Parts: sequence; C-alpha cells; structure tokens
Amino acid sequence: MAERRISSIDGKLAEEFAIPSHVEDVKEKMADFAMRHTEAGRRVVLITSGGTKVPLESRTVRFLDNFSSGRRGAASAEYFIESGYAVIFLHRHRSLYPYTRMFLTINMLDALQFKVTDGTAGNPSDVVVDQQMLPNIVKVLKQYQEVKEGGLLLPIEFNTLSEYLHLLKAAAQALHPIGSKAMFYLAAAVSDFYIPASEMPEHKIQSSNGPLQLSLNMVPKILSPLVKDWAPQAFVISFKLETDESILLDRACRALDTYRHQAVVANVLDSRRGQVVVVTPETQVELRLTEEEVQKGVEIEERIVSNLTSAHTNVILTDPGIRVRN
Ligand code: PAZ
Repeated sequence: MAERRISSIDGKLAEEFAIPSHVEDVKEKMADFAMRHTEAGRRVVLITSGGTKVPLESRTVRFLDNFSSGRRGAASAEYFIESGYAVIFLHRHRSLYPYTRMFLTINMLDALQFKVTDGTAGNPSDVVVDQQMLPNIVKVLKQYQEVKEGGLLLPIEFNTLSEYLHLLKAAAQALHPIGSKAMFYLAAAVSDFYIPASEMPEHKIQSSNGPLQLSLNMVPKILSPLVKDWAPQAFVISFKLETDESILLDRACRALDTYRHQAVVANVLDSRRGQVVVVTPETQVELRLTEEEVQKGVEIEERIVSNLTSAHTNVILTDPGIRVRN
C-alpha cells in the first residue's frame, strides 16, 4: 500500500510537473558536493527557502505565489555553516541570500563614495565604502569569503513549484549515499495546490471572458517518498506555518504522525521572528527570544539551528542506522 502511494507520487511528478532541463546536472553537482564534504568530516544540510510560484498559464503571465521572504532559510544557512555543516541552499530566485541578506535595504550607490571630492576621481581605486551605511561590512565580507574559499555553500535556484519538487527529489537522491550525515531543513513555503500541465491554458487568460473560476489539484506530498524512499537515513525537519495559533501544534503533530520524520518546527506568521516550537515525537520545545535579545539583534534561527544540530548529533551517536521511524 505504502509502496503504491510512493510510486504514484513519482508518476504524478513525472507526468504533471514539467521536469527542469538541468535537473540531472544539478543532481550530480549536489552528489559531488555531499560526498566531498562528508569525506572531509562534515555533515551536509539541504535547506529549502522562499515561496513557490504556481503558473496559471503555460506561457505564464499570472501565477499564485506562496508567502516567504527567505530570511529564515538564509539566516539558518549562516548558522549551519558556523556549526560546521556544508549547505545546499535550494532557494527561490531573488529571495534572501546568506550574508547579502543583511544589506538588502541598502542602495549600493549610497554606500559607495569617492575618496577625493574635487572631481578628479575616475579609477576603481578611488571608490571607498561608507562604513556608516554598511557597519558590519568587514566582518560579513570576511565570513562570506571564507565560505566561498571553503566551497561550503552550494546555491541552487527554483522559481516554480515544478522546479522545486523535481530539484528536491534530485537533492534527496543525491544525498542518499551519505546516509545519516544528511539533514533536510525544509523551510520553504510550498503551495498545496496546482494546475496540472494538461489542464493549463497555453495563452494569457482573457478578462473579456468574465470572472475567473479556478479549479486546483492537490500537490502530492513528497515528504512521504523523501522520508521512506529517497533519503531514508537522513535527519528530516519540516516547517509548519499557521495563522491560527490554536491549531498549530495539532497540525505539527499530525505531520509527524503522517510522514514519520524527525521534527517539525511550528510557527505562527506574526510571531515567527521571535518564537517557534520544535516538535518531535517525544518533546515540544518552545524557543523564544526575550525583548532584550531582540534589541541586541539575536536571531531565532541561531536557536533553531543549535537545537536541531544537537538532536542530529544525538541521533548519529546513538543510532547511525536507518532513520525512518516505525
Ligand atoms: O521566509 P520567511 O523568513 O519570511 O518565513 C519563514 C517561513 C514562515 C516560511 C517558515 O518558517 C515556514 O514555516 N515554512 C513552512 C511554511 C508552510 O507551512 O508551508
């Protein structure tokens, strides 16, 4: 029964979601990255980040978007790297990116100045950074260059739901050989609904045809084959976002029961920057920042990553075998 469900999800993926042309190349890159870092004694985390886009037309003008700035994924990538992980960063094109996320609101031209102001400046060496506009630039640039030199961050982009689903499957298969050294940190906001390619109009939907009625199919739950089939030894964390706090923990527990993975990070839209609950089959740990910590610039992602990397260590130390729960 379970096997039939998994293979039908695989079939649906192949039939109803356009396969990106570069998926095999990306899979090979991810497999090489994972193997290289595991051989160097590092664990590897696959982070998903940002929201998926669901096209309404095949020559797309309109689409449905899922809300996510990508800040959680980008900040978490930095904390995972600080904790010794190598990171595959599967993120929505133009969502927040590790390290550069800190300067997103700054206009680059406002942050640069000429050393001399008498009108003679004209060479690149005449340009300097305004330290007041970019107060942490030296520290962040150092971190960024170290990460680049160490090849610790592999960025992969998606835009649409189809790209996300196929690239996540490819990542899971690419990380299969490193077994329990792999973590999946699925923070992206993924659509639950889509229009199958066969039912999508080719051209722009015309408003002259009157009000638009949409019928959307349910997106296959790929967490199921990911946990059972594609990366059964990996440590898998999903995220659950709700706007109604009263249903949050129940939904998180249900997800754990259904997919049998290791943890759900549960958060409410309005309070997600300062408060989450890490739900496992045995525990519910609330992580919360105090007002003082928020003022000091402490980020909740540091706490989330610390909690999960410790749990990952415990699992690897106590049971390096199959991770799928019964
Ligand atoms: O990307 P962001 O920092 O704006 O928000 C993070 C988040 C709320 C998208 C993430 O924590 C999350 O809950 N992702 C899963 C969303 C879902 O339940 O579909």
